[in-house]
Amino acid sequence: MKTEEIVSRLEQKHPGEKEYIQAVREVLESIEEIYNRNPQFQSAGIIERLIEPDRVLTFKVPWTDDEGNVNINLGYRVQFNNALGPYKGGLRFHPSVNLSILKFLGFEQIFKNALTTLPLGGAKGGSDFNPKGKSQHEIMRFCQSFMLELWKIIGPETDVPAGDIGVGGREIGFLYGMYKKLTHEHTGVLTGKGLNWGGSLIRPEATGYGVVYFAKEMLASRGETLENKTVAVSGFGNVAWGAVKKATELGAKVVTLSGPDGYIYDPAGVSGKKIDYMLELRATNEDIVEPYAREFDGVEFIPGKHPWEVKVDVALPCATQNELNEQDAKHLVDNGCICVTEGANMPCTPEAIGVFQNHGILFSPGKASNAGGVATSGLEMSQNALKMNWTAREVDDRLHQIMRDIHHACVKYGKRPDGYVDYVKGANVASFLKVANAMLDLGVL
Ligand code: NDP
Ligand code: 2IT
Repeated sequence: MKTEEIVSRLEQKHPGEKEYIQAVREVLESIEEIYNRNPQFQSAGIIERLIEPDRVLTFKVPWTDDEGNVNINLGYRVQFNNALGPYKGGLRFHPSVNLSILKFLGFEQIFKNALTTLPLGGAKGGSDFNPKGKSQHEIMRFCQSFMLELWKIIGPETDVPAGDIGVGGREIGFLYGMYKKLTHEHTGVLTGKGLNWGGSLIRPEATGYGVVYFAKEMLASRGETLENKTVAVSGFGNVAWGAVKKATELGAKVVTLSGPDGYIYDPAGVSGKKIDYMLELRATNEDIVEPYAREFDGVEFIPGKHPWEVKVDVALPCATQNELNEQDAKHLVDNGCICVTEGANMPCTPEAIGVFQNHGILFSPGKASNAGGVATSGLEMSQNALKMNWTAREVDDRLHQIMRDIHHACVKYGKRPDGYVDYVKGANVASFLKVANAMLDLGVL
């Protein structure tokens, strides 16, 4: 297998799908060596079968706004690979959504889900619908129309969607309600459900908590802790919120949050009621972080910029893909940052990752460090199957252990002879071996 040849064939076949190609290239570069040492992978065509989704459903989502106008959006579900278990992965509602982004996310999800050690395949879906400024009723009508198509290909043993950017507890409620009406069934077909109708404690916090548990393990490998560390967080959504909560609890000071409008610098730290305020800010659906600076004293709003220019010890990018580039990485390194733990999916560009690794800085890819979200979705599925609810403590303990195990797997497969841990390689090799061996067992499908 030669990464460049496969990637260039893929580029010809899917021109313009740059995020998808970026994600495939990163995985192939990491596994090339181990793949070529195992001829059984080559003879079973594992790579060729893994880099194309099993199927992609595209559909039209018509809905009526509050003024009575008919609107049309595109809906998608990319079912990538189900060697390890039912397809599993979130739904993203954001105007930037297209097939390339969902294929990159679905592809990454295969490996992330394998790392959780739970029986989960990989998928992703969503729509170019923009929730910004929409009323509650408009969001409900959109979700209902979306589910009117999606329900045909999902099920608790087939494909279990969840949230992602623009899809939180409210949207999952509307989607689940429609699924229930269509099928006459209350089943664990979606995760991130409300606590009164099948949800799991800790799922809202899980991704961000997992990111911080992972950062804690990374720092511990160098004899460091989060105590008194200064932290830059980007985004102000679900993942950022959980990360801020846990980082603060562990004694760190989070000094930034960001939105598409810019970032806020809060030298006193985002803590206490300011963390609750993040939820209020998201609930407004206005998509801007700037009001935070007006709400609290001593906070600066820096329009149109990313928070990576601030001097911090730890960076947690939790907003979106390719939000931290080479220049940003250099700023962080120059300012003495020692650890970058991805909360979002693929937030650092390949060039930025190169900078971190060349400087020997701790760096982990989202597929390892943000796997706590989908892992807790897996725990929600287990609770649904058992028809039982675990306590917050039980779920949190399992989540914590899963993050420790993922860290261990990354070290096992990513440790270089000089002792530096290449978490990208570690995560890719550990998860690839699991998926590839399952595919070998199951035959050519
Ligand atoms: P939310 O919608 O709750 O928050 C997303 C955040 O990213 C918001 O602050 C949002 O601001 C910002 N954002 C979104 N798109 C852009 C953009 N194009 N440019 C700049 N900022 C942007 O989503 P989540 O917190 O759930 O997701 C954040 C990241 O974490 C994503 O990469 C997601 O794939 C990943 N993730 C999510 C998991 C989950 O369980 N929810 C699990 C694992 C990973 P705005 O809305 O104002 O644009
Ligand atoms: O990117 C992700 O892992 C998620 N959005 C969560 C997926 C899930 O099924 O919980």
